[in-house]
Amino acid sequence: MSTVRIGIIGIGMIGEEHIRRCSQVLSGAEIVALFDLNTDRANDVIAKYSLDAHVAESAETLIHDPAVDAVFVTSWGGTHAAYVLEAIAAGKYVFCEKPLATTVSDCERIVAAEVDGGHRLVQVGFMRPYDSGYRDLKARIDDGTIGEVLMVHAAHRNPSVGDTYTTDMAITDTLIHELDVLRWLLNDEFVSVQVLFPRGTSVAHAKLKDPQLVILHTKRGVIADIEVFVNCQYGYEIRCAVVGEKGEVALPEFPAPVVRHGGAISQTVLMDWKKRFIAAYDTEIQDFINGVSDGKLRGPDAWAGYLAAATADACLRAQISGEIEPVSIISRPDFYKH
Ligand code: NAD
Ligand code: ISE
Repeated sequence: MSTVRIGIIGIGMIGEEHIRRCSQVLSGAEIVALFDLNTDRANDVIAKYSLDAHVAESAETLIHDPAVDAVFVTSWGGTHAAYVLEAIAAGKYVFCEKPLATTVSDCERIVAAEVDGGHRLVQVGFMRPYDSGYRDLKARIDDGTIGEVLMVHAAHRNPSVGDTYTTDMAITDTLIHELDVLRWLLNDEFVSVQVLFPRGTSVAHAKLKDPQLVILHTKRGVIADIEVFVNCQYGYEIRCAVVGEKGEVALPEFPAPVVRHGGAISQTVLMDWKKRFIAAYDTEIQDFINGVSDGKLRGPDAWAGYLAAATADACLRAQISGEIEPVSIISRPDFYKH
């Protein structure tokens, strides 16, 4: 395939980011069709990036348009499953932002539909395995530098969230990245989870318990503690330290100049997620474009989306019960044993 023609559904923050990178940074793709419930927004983005594209009548029209080779689903999480299933039914490659779906049963439906079709079509927007920091960590774990892994200490902090963000979203929208990347990093599976609620910040609104501390146990006995704090006020920070028998490997700080001025040493912290993994998003989307082009996707698959959702589901149960909850997983179809 020469140029991959992309149709994109959901032109919010990340939809626009992916349009910018496809049209200005990456190669081999062009955006040809857009759909958003907010048509003005889609038209504005076409104008802003001078796209040679049209606004589709509906998401379904866009998916079935013969001039669209691949679909991006970047609308709200609850809308993903229907669009991904429609794309699979149309035999189209589909890049779906995380989460693959907001329920485990929808993820199972997607997995079943892809397996029935017999050809891999779905890539999930877990970009952290493309990040050089995480890749370095994995290399040090896999080459035995720190010996057998025993523990992980991680944190996912956002400066603030809007008033539609609720306690469950700390898991399904935010922690979901750690649920995917830690499984990949450790090459291990989660077997049980617990969620603890420390003293809550006074900044969070009434429907959000913030921060939360999630404790994950893996099959090999590793324990990972992950802080999710989405109103930390001071910035956007992702931390991950893996402790082994012989040492520790940790993600580097996001590079920023160290400023000495006025009797102080200071360093700026990012205030949102867009720049923190900007290079990883570029590599992720280029990999998807290349995969569509040669008919072989390589990035996180629907099974990874399912595993993250199943672990998130156990976390949601643990939020309510306060107990250690098991993670239950269906048996992996041979289709995903690659
Ligand atoms: P957003 O609210 O900025 O944008 C969502 C857009 O989807 C809006 O323009 C809305 O009008 C549109 N929309 C909603 N329902 C729709 C429907 N049924 N059909 C078509 N359009 C619809 O949200 P966002 O921050 O861009 O997040 C979108 C998705 O991307 C979410 O699933 C989110 O979890 C994910 N995301 C991933 C990352 C990442 O780091 N990988 C970062 C941000 C967002
Ligand atoms: C957002 O949707 C993302 O995916 C970001 O990567 C994450 O850090 C943030 O918490 C989410 O809301």
